[in-house]
Amino acid sequence: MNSLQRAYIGLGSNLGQPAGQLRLAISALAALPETSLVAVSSLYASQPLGPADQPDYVNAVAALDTRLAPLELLDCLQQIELQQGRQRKAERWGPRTLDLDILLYAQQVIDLPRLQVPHYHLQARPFVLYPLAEIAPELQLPDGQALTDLLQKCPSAGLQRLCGSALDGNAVTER
Ligand code: PH2
Ligand code: MG
Ligand code: MG
Repeated sequence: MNSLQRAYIGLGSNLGQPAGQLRLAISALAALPETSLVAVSSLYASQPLGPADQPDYVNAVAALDTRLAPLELLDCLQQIELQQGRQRKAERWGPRTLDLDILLYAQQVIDLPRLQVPHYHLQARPFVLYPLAEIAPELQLPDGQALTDLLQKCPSAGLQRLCGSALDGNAVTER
């Protein structure tokens, strides 16, 4: 049996009631085999990075302890995306009902065609770094960089913390 590993998952949505999509996805993560949900950040709203002609995003980060290997975990996440109506379109960074990204998997560096970990734009994305810091303030990346140092170089401009955590049933007003 694989050993237990801590993984951090980035959640994002900007279609079909985003906050509701994220809550549904959190329940699906909690139900994954050989996996337990350890922590979930607040929900954060932000303007889209990439094409501007799409709705604002809601993002969050979850921590999992899992025995699934990285590619098994990726398969599970893609299945959840599909269950929640994700359509793969040609447009890069286009709108989506649900995006689940493996941000970090223990201290592993993975460079496969299907999966790159740490997630490639992690360091420059406030909607990833700030929720991550909320649940793992002491985190270090595999290259030794401290999350606190990355935060200092990444202004939170435009990132809006919505009240209530992603686990909270009704505290967040749907945008
Ligand atoms: N995801 C993208 C593209 N742009 N912008 C925000 N604010 N949040 C996202 O999660 C996001 C994005 C592609 O993964
Ligand atoms: Mg993404
Ligand atoms: Mg993705």
